[in-house]
Amino acid sequence: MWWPLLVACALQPAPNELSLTTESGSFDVTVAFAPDPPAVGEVTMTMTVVDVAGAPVDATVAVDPWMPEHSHGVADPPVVTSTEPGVYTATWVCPMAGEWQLTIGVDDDPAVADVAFY
Ligand SMILES: [Cu+2]
Repeated sequence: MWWPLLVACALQPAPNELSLTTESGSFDVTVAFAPDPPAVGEVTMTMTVVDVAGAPVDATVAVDPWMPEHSHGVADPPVVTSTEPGVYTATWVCPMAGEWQLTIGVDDDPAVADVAFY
């Protein structure tokens, strides 16, 4: 009787794919990490941004990593590029393992996620 549950779980998104909504409620952001789960070293975040109607959003997207435990960010701010409408990629180097607070700004409208890096 457990098989249907196992099959359903297998179809879920990867554990570290995040679904976020910006503070104003205007945008939904889905974030996938590579590597997954995210690890110390070079990290690539692929962010899909849609509006309330589900349409891809053309915006200025920024990523600001912050480590609250030690009150520091990263040496080189992530550079965000857009590969297709509504899809943004940021690559940066995570210097240390632990809990990071990732603020993703969509035209200055932030979505914040706490993410563990190993
Ligand atoms: Cu630190």
